[in-house]
Amino acid sequence: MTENLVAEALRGDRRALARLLSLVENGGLAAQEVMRLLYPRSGRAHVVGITGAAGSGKSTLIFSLARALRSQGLKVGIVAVDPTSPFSKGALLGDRIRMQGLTSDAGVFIRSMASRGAIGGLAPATMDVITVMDAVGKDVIIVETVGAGQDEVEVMDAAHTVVVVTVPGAGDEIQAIKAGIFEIAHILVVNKADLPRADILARQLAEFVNLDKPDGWHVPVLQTVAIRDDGVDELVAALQSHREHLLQSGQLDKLRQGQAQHRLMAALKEQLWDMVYQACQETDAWEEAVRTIAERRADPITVAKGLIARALSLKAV
Ligand SMILES: Nc1nc2c(ncn2[C@@H]2O[C@H](COP(=O)(O)OP(=O)(O)O)[C@@H](O)[C@H]2O)c(=O)[nH]1
Ligand SMILES: [Mg+2]
Repeated sequence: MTENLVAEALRGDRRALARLLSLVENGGLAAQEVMRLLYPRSGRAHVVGITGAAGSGKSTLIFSLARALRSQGLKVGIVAVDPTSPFSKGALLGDRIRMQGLTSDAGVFIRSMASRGAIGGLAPATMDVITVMDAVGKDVIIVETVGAGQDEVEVMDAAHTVVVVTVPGAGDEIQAIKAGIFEIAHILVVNKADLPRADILARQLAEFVNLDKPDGWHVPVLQTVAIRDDGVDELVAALQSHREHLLQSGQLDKLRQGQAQHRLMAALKEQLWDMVYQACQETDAWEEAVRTIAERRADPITVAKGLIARALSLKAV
C-alpha cells in the first residue's frame, strides 16, 4: 500500500504526495515505512528557511519567490510551520486568491504544518515532511516559521540557508538587532521597502549586525517589495550563491553530518521510548514504576534504568 503511494508520488502524483505527508505527520509505523522507503532518495534539495515576525510579509515573499524559481524550471515545495500563515485553514480570502496562481501549478506543492505530531512534536514531523518533498524531487524547499518557539528554532536547524525578514517601522530595530535574532541569517531581507525608512533600516542592519560569517560567507542585506515582486530576483540569486558557497567551502557536508547526528539522536530517543513503553504494556510494570516514584521508594532515573534493562532483556529472549 505504502509502496504504491511512494511509486505514485515519485511519478509526480500530487494526491499521493499529500497522503504520504499526512502519514509522516501522523507518525507511527506508517510514517516509519514512508521514511524507510524515501529517506535514501532524499538529500538533493536546497532547504531554505524563512523566518521573521508575523506580518512581515514572509508568505507573500514566498509566493513571489516560488514563482521566480518556477520560471527557472525548478520544482518548489513550501512548508508553513507558522500557524498564522495564510497557507493554513484560517486563510484570509485575499491570501487564498493570491495563492491560486501557484496551487494550480504542478511544480509547486504547499503544506501547512497545522498540528504537532502524536509523539515527536512539530520539529521532527517537519523534518520528515521536508525529507518526503526532497525525495519526490522538489529542487527547493522553502520553510516558513515565525521564529518564536523552540520548535521553530529546531526547524531552522534543518535549513541550509536561513533568510530573516524584517520590515521598516516595526518598532525599535536596534533593540531587535541587540537581541541577536539577525545573527542566524545567511541573507537579511528588508521587506516592504515601499514603506518609509527602509534604507535606514538596511543601513542599520549593515552597521550593527556582524555580516561576515566565520566560514567566509558575507551576509547580503537585500530590500524587497514582495507585493510587487521587487528585489525577488536578487533574493533568488543570493540563495543560489549561498548554496554554491556551502558546496565550495565544504560547509554543506558539515551541515549534513550535524543534521544526521541530530536525527539519529531523535530516532534513538523515540525508538528507545517505544521499546520500553511497549515492554511495559504487557504487565503493570508502568503503573508499578509510577507508584515506586510517587511513593519515594526509588528515584526516577533508577526506575527508568530498571525499565530499560527489563525491556532489553525481554527483547533478548
Ligand atoms: N506595503 C507592503 N505590504 C506588504 C509587502 N509584503 C507583504 N505585505 C503585506 O503585509 C501583510 C502580511 O503579509 P504576510 O505575507 O501574510 O506576512 P507573514 O505573516 O510574514 O507571512 C499582507 O497584508 C501583505 O499584503 C510589501 O512588500 N509591501
Ligand atoms: Mg505567513
